[in-house]
Amino acid sequence: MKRNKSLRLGQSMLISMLVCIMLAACGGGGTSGTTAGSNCGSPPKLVKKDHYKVGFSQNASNNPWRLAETASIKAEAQKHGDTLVYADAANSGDKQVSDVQSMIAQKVDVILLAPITEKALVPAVLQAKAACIPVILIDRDVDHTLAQPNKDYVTFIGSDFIQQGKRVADWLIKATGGKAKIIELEGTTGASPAINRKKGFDDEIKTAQGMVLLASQDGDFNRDTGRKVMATLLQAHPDVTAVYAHNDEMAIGAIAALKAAGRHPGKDVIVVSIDGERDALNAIINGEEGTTVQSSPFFGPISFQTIDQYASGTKLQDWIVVKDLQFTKDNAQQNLANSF
Ligand code: GYE
Repeated sequence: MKRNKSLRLGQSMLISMLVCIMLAACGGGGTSGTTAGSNCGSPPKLVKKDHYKVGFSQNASNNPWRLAETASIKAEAQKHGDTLVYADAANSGDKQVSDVQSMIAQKVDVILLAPITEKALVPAVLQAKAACIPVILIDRDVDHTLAQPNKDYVTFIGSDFIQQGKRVADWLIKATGGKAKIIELEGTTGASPAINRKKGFDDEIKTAQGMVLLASQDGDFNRDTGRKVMATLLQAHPDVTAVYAHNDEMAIGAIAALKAAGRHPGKDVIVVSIDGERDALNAIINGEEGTTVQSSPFFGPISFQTIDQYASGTKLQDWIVVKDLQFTKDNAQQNLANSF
């Protein structure tokens, strides 16, 4: 698995290098028509226009969160009269790299990129820069040792994932009186929300002696994978009393696995997660889930506002932090209408 990943990373880096050479040879992409890596700025500047051709590279479309994000971006592009070049990478880092390359070839003005993992899309970010096309990262970040905000890309717009994990842990410590045996279902390995939601939660539960982490495993941010991983871990750890899932989809999968094994989520096992999907709010309302910390998927308005600010020459923060709510039985019902 590890070797496969580094092989794939190696392959995408090779493709990147080839595309860079091609771009340099044919005079570069982007609006300025300059050669690769030349004087279009670091990050590349965006020339102010009434309407832009905006690329949006989505990493997957297999859950309500992704669909809500895409709908939000599409609606806002339409509102601005911008042309949207949309691509769905269907959960593949390699496909997402070639999606971005295709946007470069189509000479979009700016790219909104939701990178599947912290490392896989770095070559694509650097290629866009070389082609004088600014990239704005949305919802997931890249590895800052490989590419930097306000240099290789414009900014990262997204939630504070460490804080999300910490908030879930604080709620769980309170709800259990600081005593729980926990199974953690992680998001896609290498994705920035998976890395940081784990860090925020794991560090925080260490502050309460009775919080024991029994097992922590990748469930790929996916409902059915979450269900299967939970079913397996449940056999090894029948003493589990709490489940922390890095997103609602896996929490819903875990609830199904618990019920299938004759357990009673909400009673003998407390389930907590992140996102704020409709299914999770309903699970909170019917007592099967404890809390979900919101991770807003509504990136349309903030993304297009950021494009306008950047084109106007406003100096942007390295990270534009999206603020999140938290849902419990006290407010799940009244937030149902705004969920996704
Ligand atoms: O929580 C999850 C999705 O990157 C913040 O990715 C996003 C996460 C979100 O697949 O459900």
